[in-house]
Amino acid sequence: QMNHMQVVTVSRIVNYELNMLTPFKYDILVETPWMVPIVWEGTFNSELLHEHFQLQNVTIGLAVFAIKELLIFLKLFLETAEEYFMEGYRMKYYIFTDKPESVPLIQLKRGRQMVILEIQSHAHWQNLSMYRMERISTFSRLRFIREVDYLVCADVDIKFWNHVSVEILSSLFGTLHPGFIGRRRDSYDYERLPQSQAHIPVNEGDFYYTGAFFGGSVLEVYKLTKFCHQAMMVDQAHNIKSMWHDESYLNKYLLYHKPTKVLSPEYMWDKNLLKLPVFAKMDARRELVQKITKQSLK
Ligand code: 2GW
Ligand code: MN
Repeated sequence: QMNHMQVVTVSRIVNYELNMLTPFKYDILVETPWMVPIVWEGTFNSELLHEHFQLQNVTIGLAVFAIKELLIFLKLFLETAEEYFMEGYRMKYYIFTDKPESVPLIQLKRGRQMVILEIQSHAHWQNLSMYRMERISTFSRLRFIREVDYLVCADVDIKFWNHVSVEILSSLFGTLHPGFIGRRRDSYDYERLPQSQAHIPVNEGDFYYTGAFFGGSVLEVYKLTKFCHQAMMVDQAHNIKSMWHDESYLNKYLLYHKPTKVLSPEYMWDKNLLKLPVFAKMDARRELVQKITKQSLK
């Protein structure tokens, strides 16, 4: 289990340019107050990172839920992940679905596998996205821990635009939600009801993280998802609904268990929200979701 960056000897052919005096961007925060990197394009050297992670021979899992109507997003998700996600690494897709027979059969590149995990689409969940925490924690403990080093969890209604690779890997990482960049913590959409397990007081908070992309070592993802699931269960028993479902609990966890890497909003770009000239890697396809939902309601 690799929870730390280990010291790895890299070959001398990696002769990269070190642009310490002319940083790529000036107007971005590149380190959290607890001194872990905030990953933006241009702040890392891919060649050097590849050498490091290839020598460690890592295997990465990508867990995604495609239940009910949202199954329609799976094809584009998988196709773009094949093109851009962890290219050249051993990888396993873990697809949780209620319709295994409808999972699109796409050609996977070498070293990449697809595992289809059938689950029921329980109606009692306030929001199906919350069900992910329970399933991911259970499967992390029973299966993922033996099969992959890192586990990445993603929404299905996204597409990859650009390479997303080992620069994201760390014990625990979260992604900055594009809608809250540059805003004060008291304006974040944290859960404000004091009775909720997801509650964060107005004078606390670092960042607002998206529920659409997070991950880390399997052990850390297990701890996070287990916490979120248990907290949800407590709230559900008291009939408390959180502001943003699983995302509220994720934010609670990441505030008190600091991630070891933070991904910039380039990793979950949303062109409706974010107009900064950033290098978009992934796209939260809200517009498309709304369109499709409207169509299916007709
Ligand atoms: C069912 C009812 C209401 C909302 C979602 C679903 C649903 C979610 C579903 O019918 N089928 C399904 O597979 N999902 C999975 O949950 C799927 O992987 C989807 O991408 C994920 C999150 O739901 P989504 O994409 O509709 O939520 P968003 O795009 O509004 O996302 C943010 O807020 C969510 C909580 O409300 C989550 O935290 C999510 O991670 C956030 O990006
Ligand atoms: Mn989504």
